Amino acid sequence: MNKKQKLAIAGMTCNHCAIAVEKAFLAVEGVESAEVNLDQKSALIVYDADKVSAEKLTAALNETNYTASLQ
Ligand SMILES: [Cu+2]
Repeated sequence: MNKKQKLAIAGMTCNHCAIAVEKAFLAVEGVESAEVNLDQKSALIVYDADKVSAEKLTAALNETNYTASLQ
């Protein structure tokens, strides 16, 4: 079942950051789409709840230069 999760993203300063964050989320198995908003410093993730959890999404991003937290 697909779920939607909004995450707060810290560490983004420009469009390249937003793209890097988007790619990091899309690389996680079970992620269907990732919509990153640089101005709002947030990301809207649609994911398959059978494959991945919101906690795993934040953990995956926290391995990069950016930080995600549940909103
Ligand atoms: Cu940047």
